[in-house]
Amino acid sequence: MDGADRVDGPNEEHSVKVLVLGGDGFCGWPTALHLSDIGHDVTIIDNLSRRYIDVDLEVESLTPIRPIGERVSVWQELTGKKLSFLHLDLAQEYDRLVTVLLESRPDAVVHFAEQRAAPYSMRSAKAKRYTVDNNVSGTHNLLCAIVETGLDIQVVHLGTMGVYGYGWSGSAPIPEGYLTVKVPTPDGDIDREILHPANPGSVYHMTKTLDQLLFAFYAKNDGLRITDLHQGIVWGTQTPQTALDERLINRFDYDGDYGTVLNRFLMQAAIGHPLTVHGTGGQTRAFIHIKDTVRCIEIAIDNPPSRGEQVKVFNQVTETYRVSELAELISRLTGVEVANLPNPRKEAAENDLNVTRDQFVALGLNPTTLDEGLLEESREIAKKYAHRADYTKIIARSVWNKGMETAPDLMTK
Ligand code: NAD
Ligand code: USQ
Repeated sequence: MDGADRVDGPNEEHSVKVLVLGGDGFCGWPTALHLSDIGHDVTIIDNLSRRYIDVDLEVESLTPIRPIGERVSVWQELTGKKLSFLHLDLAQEYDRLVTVLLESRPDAVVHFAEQRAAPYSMRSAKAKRYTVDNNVSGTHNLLCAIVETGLDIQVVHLGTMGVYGYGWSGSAPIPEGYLTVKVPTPDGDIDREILHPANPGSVYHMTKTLDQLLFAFYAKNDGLRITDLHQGIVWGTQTPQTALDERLINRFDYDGDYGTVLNRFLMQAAIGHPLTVHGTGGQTRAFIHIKDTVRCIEIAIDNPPSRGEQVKVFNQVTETYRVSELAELISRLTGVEVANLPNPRKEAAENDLNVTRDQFVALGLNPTTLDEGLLEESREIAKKYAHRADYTKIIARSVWNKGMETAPDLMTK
């Protein structure tokens, strides 16, 4: 392991040794702090590609995120808890990954380390190819490395609700990963449980459906213990740990590629920008607050599948809303107008979404719902850092097909 790349904290004995891949990102950073806070021995692995993509896109997190070395040392300074960082590219540095696993012998690996924006994955041939190469190679490298080391390491992966697609099954409930189907045979129908058919809506979402097949194979062939979390759109910014000090603040993406719908609306409301609804806003999507994301990961680590068991799939969502409902709610609370813009994406204008989400609740998740207090908390953060916003980055400009229209800038600054 390259010592120069590593920021080490004081040694303490912890119950579970966890590597958080992608631990510098929006979901990974608060998860790493949460797991450290509850006593796990956490090492963050990240190649900082998300920060470099911001440089390429000439945009920054609305909140001022500090360099990873500073983030880690501030956490240790404030809490006395061990947190380490290792700069490693999961998709490119296979041999180093094997060495890291052999040296650190983790109990669990939480895998967030993928290019996660659907619009970014559709913006150019280069971005499509990068997204597939990065995400599929990264996931495969991890699985292959675990087999090569012979270690029994639990994998918890962040997948997406988008693997199921939107509107495919009408209002029928989306199960947690597996669907029971009837297969016709000459002797009559037989029941079979299959992975829910994949129906991705972007190159990014497609990589998550490919991840699923990799997981199914390595669980079957090598007995790897894998949990795949089909997460909805994460909203909010802070968790109790990231709120401890401004130098620990979480990232807040608001731009047309990386900003997700609810956080974008909250930021737009904070600066008086019309709320950018794509089309009619009839798209129904699943949501989860960042505070619940970190808790779900803790629960997933505590409830691993056993060796030889099929991949465990949880739907990691707490609520579903239509985009227009969210826009109307925020408009009502703030007085900011709603703008119905041409949709840059190829997606159903309207869909129903009925998601089964029983497992996390049964295992102790107490869902955070979209109440006005939390909306206000996020809006306050957006207001505080509104001076950092670049208004020319707000409209979504990555289109799904050549020739699709996008809106002009609605406000300038
Ligand atoms: P993010 O882009 O903020 O974080 C991802 C992190 O992974 C970044 O820090 C990046 O530098 C790192 N990374 C990417 N490729 C890497 C590689 N090859 N090697 C090492 N590090 C690499 O994204 P996020 O919002 O935190 O999402 C994390 C995971 O959760 C993603 O897999 C995403 O698909 C999934 N997810 C996110 C949301 C959401 O709303 N944000 C919803 C559902 C699922
Ligand atoms: N949308 C708007 N206005 C906006 C932004 C988005 O109407 O300003 C619409 C989009 O057209 C889409 C919906 O809102 O219909 C959701 O878009 P999004 O950007 O909030 O979310 P999405 O592209 O689906 O991706 C995000 C994360 C991704 C994760 C996914 C979970 O970036 O990593 O996998 O949410 S899910 O949507 O459940 O698949």
